[in-house]
Amino acid sequence: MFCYQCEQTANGKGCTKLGICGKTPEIANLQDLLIFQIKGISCYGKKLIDQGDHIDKDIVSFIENALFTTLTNVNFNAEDHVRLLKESQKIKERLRNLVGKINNPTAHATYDLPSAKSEMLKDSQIAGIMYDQSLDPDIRSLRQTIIYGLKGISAYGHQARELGYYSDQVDDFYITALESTTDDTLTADEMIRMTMKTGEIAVEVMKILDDANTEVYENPSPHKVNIKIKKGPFIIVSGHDLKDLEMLLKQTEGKGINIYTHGEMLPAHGYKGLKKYSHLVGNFGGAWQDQQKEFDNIPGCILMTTNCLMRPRDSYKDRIYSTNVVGWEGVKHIEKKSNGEKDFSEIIQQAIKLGGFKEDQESKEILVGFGHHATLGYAEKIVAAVHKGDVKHFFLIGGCDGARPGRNYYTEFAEMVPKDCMILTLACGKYRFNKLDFGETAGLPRLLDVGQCNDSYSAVRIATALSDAFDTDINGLPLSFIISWYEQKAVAVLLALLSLGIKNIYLGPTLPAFLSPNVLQYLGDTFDLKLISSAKDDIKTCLKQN
Ligand code: SF4
Ligand code: SF3
Repeated sequence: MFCYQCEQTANGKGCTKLGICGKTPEIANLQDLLIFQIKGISCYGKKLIDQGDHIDKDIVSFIENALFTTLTNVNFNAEDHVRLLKESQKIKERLRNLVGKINNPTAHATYDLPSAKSEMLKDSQIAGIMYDQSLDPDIRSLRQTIIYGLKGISAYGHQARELGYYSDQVDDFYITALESTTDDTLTADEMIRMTMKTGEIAVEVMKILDDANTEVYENPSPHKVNIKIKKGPFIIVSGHDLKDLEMLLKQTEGKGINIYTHGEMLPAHGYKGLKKYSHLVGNFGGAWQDQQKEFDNIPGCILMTTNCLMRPRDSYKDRIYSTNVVGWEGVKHIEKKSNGEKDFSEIIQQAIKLGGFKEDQESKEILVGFGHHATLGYAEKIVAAVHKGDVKHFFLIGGCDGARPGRNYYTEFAEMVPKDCMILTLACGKYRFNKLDFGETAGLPRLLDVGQCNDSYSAVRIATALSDAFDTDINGLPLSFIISWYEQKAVAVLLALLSLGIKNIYLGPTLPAFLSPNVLQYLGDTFDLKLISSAKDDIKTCLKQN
């Protein structure tokens, strides 16, 4: 195996024996082959797009789910991968028959999958990232950056599609971008353009998801969320998928079960369509990397909806459930029915049987719900505060959280932000500081929680509106982006910000291993993309921009 798609990759270079995330060589190799297969499908699909046709949505959805399945901490179940691989071959043959000869008949397109898993594993070598040793390292780097950006896009695309929203532009791009990574005639410049296009599409998919979430559940508004436990049976819902949370809330109504959000589900409390359920009682625990400790022996159940699943300990393996593309061997999976609904009765019954927490803890609350609509409701107040000098600078401190050392930087940074500055935050990196009291400035909370990682779109909407008010562009605002990354959704978000021309982003805790020195140089020269240093020095540099 060789995998270097996430921030915790072994020795900052690549996992080659076993993933730090728990991914086995078997899963890693099946994932390589699955990506290889959807590249092959895309070689045929590209011909249809070039002819002005769209690809059938069942194929798009398959590609989206295949990409999402291979995102870090999503699926560790070999059976799921074999099923997807078999399906990929059927789709490939369907398109092959439909389009006939293609211009770019690479091995991705011509390869035929064997039926036995052992044969697939033997073949998977040709799909490995490092298989072609003669490949130019910059081309390899750009191809992988595009693939990882697509994985992030697929997570958001999947979530939006679950709510009935999609964009033909995004759907076509899966195909054109995947095909581009098989085309040996493309130059590094052309692949850089494709990388930037990946960022544009990431903006588009986040917009679609924002439309989906805010139209179905209404715009988030400020809401205090209890972060302590309450007496009674409970289910904890983790991940990003609001639709799953809603279905579970409906099915548990009046049954005496408390529902807690976990990890990236925390922002759900801001949405009117979800906070109206009184049994959505709070948020449980911290960021994803604390789950093994926090779920240990709890007297309730857990539902993992999108990603960031870690090896379940035996103490809770029988009470954690997966749904959507998430999977772990031996963990119970809840499938979607043909009418789009899910039957959560098993997890509900088990939660009741387990009995839940015995006592209420003393309540403590944090504030969420500052999406673009709510924050821009304060725009006049914010602009006036900046003009008066009461607010000097904005820091967007957000992105993924993770287990490796070096992430205390983000806590230190938030704590050191001067009192006359505001902090916007999003994604699970916020757990590094969202329980601290930052007080208020200019009559507003100093810490505004914008939402999930896809709500980077909201942050951009806020920044754009402020730049209009100040008659400048986003780079001219007293605003700094302090981004932490871990998995591939953060790659999509970073590319989105770069495609919008946002400069001077501070990225950490380390740089992606898949960026070659030349690609890094390009990003540094073009966008002033920086690796974080110390919180104190970085704050000083940011404030000098004003
Ligand atoms: Fe390693 Fe990350 Fe790949 Fe897992 S996802 S195998 S930790 S690089
Ligand atoms: Fe976090 Fe996984 Fe990336 Fe959605 S939930 S930001 S790490």
